[in-house]
Order: sequence, then C-alpha cells, then structure tokens
Amino acid sequence: MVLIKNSRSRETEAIGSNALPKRTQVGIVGAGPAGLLLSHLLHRAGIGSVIFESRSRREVESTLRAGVLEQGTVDLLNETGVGERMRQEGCVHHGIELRFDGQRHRVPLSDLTGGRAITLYAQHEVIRDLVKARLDAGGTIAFDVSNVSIRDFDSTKPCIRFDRGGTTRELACDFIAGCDGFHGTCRPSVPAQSRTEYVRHYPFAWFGILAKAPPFAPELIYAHHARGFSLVSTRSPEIQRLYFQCDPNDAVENWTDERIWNELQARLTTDDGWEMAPGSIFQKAIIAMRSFVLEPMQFGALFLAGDAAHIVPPTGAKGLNLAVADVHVLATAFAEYYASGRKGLLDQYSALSLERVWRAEHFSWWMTSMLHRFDDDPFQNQLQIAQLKYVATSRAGATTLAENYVGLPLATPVSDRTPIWRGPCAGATPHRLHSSDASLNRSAT
Ligand code: RFL
Ligand code: PHB
Repeated sequence: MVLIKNSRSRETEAIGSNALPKRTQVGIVGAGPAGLLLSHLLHRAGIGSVIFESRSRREVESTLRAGVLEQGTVDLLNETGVGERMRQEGCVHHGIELRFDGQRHRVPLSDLTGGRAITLYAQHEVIRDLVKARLDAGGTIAFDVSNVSIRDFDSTKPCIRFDRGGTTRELACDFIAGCDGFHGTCRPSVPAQSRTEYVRHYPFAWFGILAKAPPFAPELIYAHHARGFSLVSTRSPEIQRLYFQCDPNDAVENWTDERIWNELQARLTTDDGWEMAPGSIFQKAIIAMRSFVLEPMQFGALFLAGDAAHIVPPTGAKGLNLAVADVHVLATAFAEYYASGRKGLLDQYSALSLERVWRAEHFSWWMTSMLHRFDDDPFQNQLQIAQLKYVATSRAGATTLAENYVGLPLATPVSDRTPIWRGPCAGATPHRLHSSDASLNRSAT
C-alpha cells in the first residue's frame, strides 16, 4: 500500500511515519471527484477526513472520463483555490451545436443563461488538482487499500475496516461518506429493505475514442442521424474526444480506425458538405448507458454521494457535476454540525440533493431520448425531429436545454429547507450562492 501523508497535517493524529490516524471526523471511501472534493471542502471548514482508495494514485489520476464542467462546478473549484490549472488549460464554450436533417443549429448557451458557460477540462485533470491540493495541505489519502468495508454506520460508532500491508485495521469516525462510485462497496452495504433503487437501461451504448487531431469544430456537436447518435467533443488543441451510439454487445475489436472515421463522417454529414480529416486514434472503449437513483442517500452515519448514489447517461454531461453538487451540500451540512452541533442540514442532505439529482436525471434522459436511434421506430424518429426543431427554433425550447446544460446554480442550503437550486425564473425566493458561505470559504490551517 502507498500511504501518502504530509507531515504538516493537523487534521490527523499520526501514529508514526507511514501510518494512518486512529480516528477521524469523516471517513471517506473513494478518491474520485466526489471523495476528493468533499475532503478538500471539509479541510477548508476545519474538519478532518481520511480517504480510502482501492486503486493506485497513478490509476486514479489517469482514468479518462468526463470533460464538461458546469458553470457552478467551475466557480466552486475557483473559489476554493483549486482552479488555477483549469483556468489556464481549460477551454470555455459559450454554445453547442445540434445537428440533424443535414443542418447545423447553434444553441447559444451564454446568451440564453445570462452569461453562464461550460468549461472543457478533463476529469483526470480535476482529480490531479484535488489530490495535489489535499496532499499539499497535509491531507491523508490511502491509495491501494483492499477489502474496504464500512461497519456500524447505524450506530454512533461507525468505522471503516481495510487491509493494509497484510493486516486488517479499522479507522473510527464520526461519519462515513460513501464516494466509491457505482460499483463500490458502500451502497450494497445498506440493507436492501432500507433502500429504493430506480433503474432504467437503454438499448444502446457509446463507442468512445480519443484521437490526436486538431479540433473538428469550435464547439461540441450533438448529432442526430438515422444511423445513430454521435458527439464531437475536445480535450485540448491536440486531442479530440468523439463518441457514437453503438450496440451494447459490440466489441472494440470490430471497429478498425477506418471504419470508425467512416461511421462518424456518415453520421455528421451536412448538406453543405462538412468533412472531417481522420486523426490518429489512441484509445477506444464501449460505455454502457443507464439511469439509476438510490433513495434515500443517507442511512444513519453513512452519506452516499456521486455515482455511488446515482448514474445518468452521459448525453447531458451531468455525472461529475452532480457529484460536485452533492458534496457541496454535504460539506455545508458537516460544517453546520461541527460549528453548532445542529444536525438539521445533515438530516436534509438526502432530500436536498435528490431535488437536483432528479432534475439532472430528467434532463439526461430527455437528451438521450431526443438524440439516439431507438430500433426501427419511424414514429419515434418523427417525434425526435419535431423536438429538435422546437429546440432549434424556439427561444423557450433552447433556453430549457441551455439552462440545464450549463447547470442550475449551486446554492448554499440553510436549515429551513431552502431548495438547493433555482432556475432563472425562480426569483421570488432569493438563494444564497456558495460564494457567500463563510464556513466553506474559511481556510483551515
Ligand atoms: P468515481 O469517479 O467512480 O470514483 C469512485 C472512486 O472510488 C473508488 N472505489 C473504492 N475505493 C475503496 N474501496 C472500494 N471498495 C472502492 N470501490 C470503488 C474507485 O476506484 C474510484 O476512484 O465516482 P464519483 O467520485 O462519484 O464521480 C463520478 C464521475 O466520475 C462520473 O459521474 C462522470 O465521469 C460522468 N461523466 C461525465 N460527467 C460530467 O459531469 N460531465 C461529463 O462530460 C461526463 N462525461 C462521464 C462522461 C462518464 C463517462 N463514462 C465513462 C461513464 C463521459 C463518459 C464516457
Ligand atoms: C466529453 O467530452 O467526454 C463529453 C462531452 C459531452 C458529453 C459527454 C462527454 O455529453
């Protein structure tokens, strides 16, 4: 096991070099975006945490996944001091293109949302920034641990058990945050009779590639076509990210580079002769599509966040952004508890987070339904075209897409059950944005 610990830590009680503390305030399972950002926000509120991660630091920092960050995610990373590289290397986009019937239609995201935008910055870069911030601040991340299990989270003495260097050990904590993704150990640890799971499977998957090539377009392209959906995204001026709908039982080996470029060209073709110059493909993968929500997201001292609690199909680019929204609420609730002893917000964590989760679930399902080919259903196809035309030609239709896509604001919840998000039309009830939250902006030394 590689234990990375900075000697400047004041959060933990070190019991020797290369050692874990005996106890912590919040034990976190999983060093993905949810676990790392939660630990970072807690640190800024003066709250100690330890992160347990089953993979190596190298693996965690090189897993290729999301690319689109909502405005609220970008603002939170900036305001909490981990946005410097994102500001330098990320790319701000003010619109996206919808492509159907051989025509291109721009959705001007920023014009429709009072200047909000998305930023293209890869998930593994966000993770690198957060790992560095935690270690520089003396945080404890235990990579490469095995057999992690959570215990007694229905009591006042929860703990995390794990194997390290051939021995089994336990860390006592006040609370446990299950941030271990969809296939983690925390959600299945909750008794089946205490959880409700909402699931939807889709009859297609995404084939994703990374290619060395200059950008194919100035903004992301979401394309509807009789052959199936395709998406043109980007990672940098040199690396491009593309996806196309495929059979979930297909295999990467069936797709030569030439076949992939031909398929993308066929699906992205326009009446004015748009052409793409093939690049050099260096990664191929097939990605399953599903929707999933767990209710509630809290069981006693266990709080689930991010993909551990919910999954969306990637068409809306919402998964990482939802994980960020969850831990923003959770960190605020822990800050209230440790500052005042009040559990009001912790008790509301699940209900508050699920409001945003279900909004994002609907948006992701809607985008998926509007853009993908469903078997050979001509009626469904006509409905999709009608919906796409409405979004492309109606300001109301385009605004619905835009405000969901750039992300509804992250507002700081308060104990009287203020909703955690507000659309632009919800001006009747004022909301406080996270930037006004003194407890989270205070830096723990
Ligand atoms: P993660 O990222 O899965 O991290 C969980 C971590 O927990 C560890 N773990 C364990 N550790 C200890 N013990 C155990 N028993 C453990 N079991 C698991 C894992 O090793 C891992 O390090 O969950 P988290 O933090 O909730 O973050 C969620 C996001 O990763 C996910 O929602 C996004 O990647 C979804 N997503 C997108 N989201 C966006 O907001 N914008 C996008 O543009 C976007 N694009 C995408 C995406 C997901 C994609 N795929 C591959 C599903 C594009 C794709 C193709
Ligand atoms: C990505 O760049 O990986 C990406 C972009 C938009 C999506 C999903 C993924 O909807």
